Amino acid sequence: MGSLQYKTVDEILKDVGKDSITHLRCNGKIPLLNKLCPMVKYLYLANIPEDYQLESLSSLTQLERLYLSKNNFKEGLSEVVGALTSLTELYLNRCQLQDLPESLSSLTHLEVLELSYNNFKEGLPEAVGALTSLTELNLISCQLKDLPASLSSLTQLKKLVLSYNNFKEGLSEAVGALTSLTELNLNSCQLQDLPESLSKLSQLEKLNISMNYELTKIDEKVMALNKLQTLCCVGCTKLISPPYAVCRDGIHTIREYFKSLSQGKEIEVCDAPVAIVGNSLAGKTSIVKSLRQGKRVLTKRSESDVSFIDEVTKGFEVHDLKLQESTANLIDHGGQDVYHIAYQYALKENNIPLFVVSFKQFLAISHKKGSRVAAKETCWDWMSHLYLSCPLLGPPLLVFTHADAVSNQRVKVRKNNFLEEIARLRKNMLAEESGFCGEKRGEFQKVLHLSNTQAPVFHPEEVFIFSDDQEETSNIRNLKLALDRRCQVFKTVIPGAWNEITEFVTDQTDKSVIKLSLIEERFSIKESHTVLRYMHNTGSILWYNQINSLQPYVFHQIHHIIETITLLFHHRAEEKWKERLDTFFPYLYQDRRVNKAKYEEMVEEFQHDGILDSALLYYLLTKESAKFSWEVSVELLKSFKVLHGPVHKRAIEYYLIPFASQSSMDGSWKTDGDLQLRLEIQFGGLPLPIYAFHLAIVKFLDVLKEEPSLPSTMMVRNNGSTIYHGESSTHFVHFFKEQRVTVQVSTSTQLLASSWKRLIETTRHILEYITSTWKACRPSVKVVCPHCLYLRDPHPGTFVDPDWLCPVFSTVAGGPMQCQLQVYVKSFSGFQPTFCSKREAKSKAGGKPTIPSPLVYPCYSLSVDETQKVTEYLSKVISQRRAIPSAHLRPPVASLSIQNVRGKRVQLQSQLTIEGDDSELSDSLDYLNEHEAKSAVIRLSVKPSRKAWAKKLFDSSSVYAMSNPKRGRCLVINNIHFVAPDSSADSGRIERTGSQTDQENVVGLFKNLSFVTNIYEDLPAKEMLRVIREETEIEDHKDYGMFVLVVMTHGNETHLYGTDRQAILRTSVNHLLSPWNFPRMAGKSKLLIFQACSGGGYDLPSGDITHFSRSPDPTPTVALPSTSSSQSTSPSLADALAGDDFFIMNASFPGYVSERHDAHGSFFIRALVEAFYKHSCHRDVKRLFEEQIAKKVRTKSIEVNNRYPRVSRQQPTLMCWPTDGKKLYLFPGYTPPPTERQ
Ligand SMILES: Nc1nc2c(ncn2[C@@H]2O[C@H](COP(=O)(O)OP(=O)(O)OP(=O)(O)O)[C@@H](O)[C@H]2O)c(=O)[nH]1
Ligand SMILES: [Mg+2]
Repeated sequence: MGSLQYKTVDEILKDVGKDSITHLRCNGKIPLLNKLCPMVKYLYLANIPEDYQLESLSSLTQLERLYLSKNNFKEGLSEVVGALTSLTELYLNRCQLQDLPESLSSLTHLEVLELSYNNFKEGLPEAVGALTSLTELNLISCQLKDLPASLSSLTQLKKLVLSYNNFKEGLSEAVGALTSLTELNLNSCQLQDLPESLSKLSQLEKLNISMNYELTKIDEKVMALNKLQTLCCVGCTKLISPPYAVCRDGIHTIREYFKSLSQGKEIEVCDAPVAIVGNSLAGKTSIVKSLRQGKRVLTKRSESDVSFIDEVTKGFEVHDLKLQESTANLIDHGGQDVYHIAYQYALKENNIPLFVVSFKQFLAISHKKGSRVAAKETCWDWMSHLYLSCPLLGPPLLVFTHADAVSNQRVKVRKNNFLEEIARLRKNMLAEESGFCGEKRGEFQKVLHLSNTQAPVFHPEEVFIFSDDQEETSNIRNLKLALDRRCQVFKTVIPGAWNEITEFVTDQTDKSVIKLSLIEERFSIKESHTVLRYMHNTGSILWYNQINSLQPYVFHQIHHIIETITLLFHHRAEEKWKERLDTFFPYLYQDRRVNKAKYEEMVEEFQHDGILDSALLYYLLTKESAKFSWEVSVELLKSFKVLHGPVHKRAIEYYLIPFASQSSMDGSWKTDGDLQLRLEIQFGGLPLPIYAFHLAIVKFLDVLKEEPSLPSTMMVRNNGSTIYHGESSTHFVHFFKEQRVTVQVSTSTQLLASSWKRLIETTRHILEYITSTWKACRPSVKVVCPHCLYLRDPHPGTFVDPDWLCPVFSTVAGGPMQCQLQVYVKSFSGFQPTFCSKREAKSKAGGKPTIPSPLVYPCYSLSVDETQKVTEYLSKVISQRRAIPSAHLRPPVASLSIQNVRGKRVQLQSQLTIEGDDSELSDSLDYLNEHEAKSAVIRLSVKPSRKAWAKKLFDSSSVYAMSNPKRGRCLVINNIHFVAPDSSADSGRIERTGSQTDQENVVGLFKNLSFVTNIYEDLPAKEMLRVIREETEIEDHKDYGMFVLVVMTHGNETHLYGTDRQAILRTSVNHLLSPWNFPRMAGKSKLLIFQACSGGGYDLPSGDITHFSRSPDPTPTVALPSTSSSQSTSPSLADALAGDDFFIMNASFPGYVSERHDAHGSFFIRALVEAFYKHSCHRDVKRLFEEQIAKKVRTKSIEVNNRYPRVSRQQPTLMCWPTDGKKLYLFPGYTPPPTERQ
């Protein structure tokens, strides 16, 4: 009606006349239709009011198209619709319909019926079957479970849309009767099969079966429908006939596939790989043997006699197991560490995981380390290996062996115990994961089975228990049945030429490797590739068609591959090398004559540095694994990142293999170079196996080798490697136990930009490699602030997963994420001054940034001028560096050292200085809290006793009387530098680093608490006793309320050490301060604070106290000096006892060490000083100790020990003998009024 506006129906009628209205759209209120438009042909009614009676439609006899979509007909659609016999199109989508009126069947002219998004869960109304003129029927998401047989009468139907219904039980064959169909949409219908009758739809042009995840097969007859032009199978990942890979490529590829099939004989096979994993000696091979022989068979093994030729599994072995309906290919993995590397050749994307757990091993580990660890070590770690590589694997089967090691009654208990622990491990992993996957991290692939919390890790029906009982056969039968059930899913149809191809391949038994070209010459490429892929999946050959360098080879005898790899990783290497030496014969390699001496030299270099002379590799490969040509073997090992090379040095070719080297990376890489750019990658989630880190080292070397400027030198170690290129060097170090990797470039200012590039690119490559090989691993990246590193700050700032690095997680090489990375990096290029996250931003809030951005953020290029500016800035920083206290400037090697003067520990200490590297710079970050990290010296002020009750106490007899304004004297003895244990061998001294900080803190505290402090540093033993004795002789004590002695030195349970390594008895100190020797303090409180080890024991949770030693002091004890006042007795001393009024605090429990941080001092003194500052105003010393000091040290030391297990846990002690139960309050900051007691 154009834009004309009418207010009433009459106005319309007056203007246009009632017979001229043929199209009408009404929204909401509906006018009297019979009056308004009796001749209407197209009627659209939206939002029909509830009280509206559709009966008024009955007079619209001309109506051809009726739109009633999105109205609510929950109560049923009016029968009146059936009377509209002229209707050709009826739209009833989203009408909440549950049924249709019977009268609908009278719509014999109806051609289009739209019923989508209604709820026909009781079945499609029969009325539809009567609409024989229908050409289009839409039934999207109608909760349909089947189609009525009556549907077959819709012989005119051309388009049928059935998407989003649930035809799990099968789609009715009635579809086949719809012979006019040209388009059928079965998207997301949970179909497991397609109806056979589909092949009768001779007019079909378009078929959509996408997103039917359970669909396994498309009948060839369907593909024979010659009008069919489009077939969409997206998401039908379980298709095996034809394989999904073929279906994805579209109808033409599918037809090709069937064509090649039709040329031979169609073969349907049901073969499935079963991955059998578990610890060595768990009983895997015994299970395989038992299954194959149908009775319990045990292998012959010897745990003690290594020369015994036993049935250990090397790498992996593949065996057939014929089941009722299928064949299983049992891949029996070797459990020993050295063979794990071979798994990369064995793991298949889709296999059936079977875990073997020995009760004997589970119990043994449980006794030592608890059942959680036992479940982890016997099973969880294996699940981790398997699911990390193949996250989409289904649920695993579980077989317990060695049930004979447990009493019959306990088997069930043990089993449940194990299953509970596994469930807990999964829960923990998921909890960690959910915390880990921050929003920014993007979508990580999930381990399908383990993340499905609805399903148990092991299905109860798939858990089996085996013992050595040879009569037991039902277990074997049941396990076979379970395997058969699982294997049947793995049905595959393979080309008819299968027989010929397999025969050809297996005929080449004399060769271990066949050239692919040879097969391709004889057979069609498509066919032969299908067969080879099938053979690879079932384990009869190995053909890695995804790896370019290996694609031309088909490896026939798998065990030769394993031999080749394990040649280099034999677990009894020493013996093996000796054996080789005995049988060695000189040989010639590329004009080089290798004699015995040269051979030995090469072996040593290999064992020590992982550098393998190609002459030695050649010898090993040709002598001991002559099955492949030398070139093929090298290619194989290189493709699987087992070796890197060749590297040329003085015209000699070398290969690098980190696995074999014995020495480990020391920490030199950290201090290497002027500038250091460092990234840390942490792998969360399931733990990566150690060989993953080794392979990553080789990848690291490979990546850097690709750089145009060829590296000059390389170094490879078991836990890392380094490449030196001119003025810079790149390091890769892994910390397997902590599941983390550090990549660092040490460089000069001139090379800053290119070094950033190298660091980012290298990290990206390593991440891409690891995340594509171990698809379920969860990396996160931390960037250590280069500016802080330059300042040699032991606690450098870090950025965790900076936005600009996140895209590194992309596993798609060249994908969009990768481009994004460069955009991000560019946005940080240039030279604007910026903040260092740690320094400037915090200390100068609001101040101007001054640090050149390339020193904090990556940049890929810098002009000469900009480089100059960075250099100038850095030279300025040098002076700043000097201004930082020495503790901060120490090269960031040892962050912790342990007090103890005995030779053994001193040695340990020096080791720690090197090993401290392990603990890493960033370790220290967490070691102290933020406040502590800023400053080693505690800068607090005492809280004064202001509370009325506290003030009142000052005068009370229930507390020790306190002097005013000075509370007393405090004597501090701090021994830092000691004579080395063997001065002839080492002229140096053993430092108690960090003790200077303790001294500053303790002196500051007691000054603030109104004590007169007296400090002595570095006293020999005799001097220590002398100064204490002299202290007791000071007259002033008579005026003071208490005395404090602080001794900070090395010690043990009974002794304290002087810097001359002579010891004094702890009891001698007590004796000097006893009421008789220190009469001016008799009856007054004496607080003794000892920051020294109370022994050599380590308080570690494992209870490993093998170093625990109470051995007597190796050095002579210095005798107590005679005291002038020792004989003096006064009447008040008549009832006195030696320990009266003593409060003795020790840093650690008798027998144990106490810990100290190089820069921040000891746990104990820090806790003590803080507690006194904050709480001595309202707590007496005993309570203060219990509630604050002891608690704090305990918590802190447990926390640190959890991170760095070599740092002992620590438990300070307080012993006190207060007379009459008096309490010791210090009343800080309180000056009583003059009238009060003074
Ligand atoms: N008592 C008892 N011994 C068993 C049982 N299962 C296996 N064994 C023995 O345990 C040892 C190890 O068995 P294997 O089957 O070779 O172990 P594996 O898991 O294949 O070990 P690797 O090949 O090293 O990975 C052999 O001495 C077997 O005889 C069992 O249920 N009870
Ligand atoms: Mg075995």
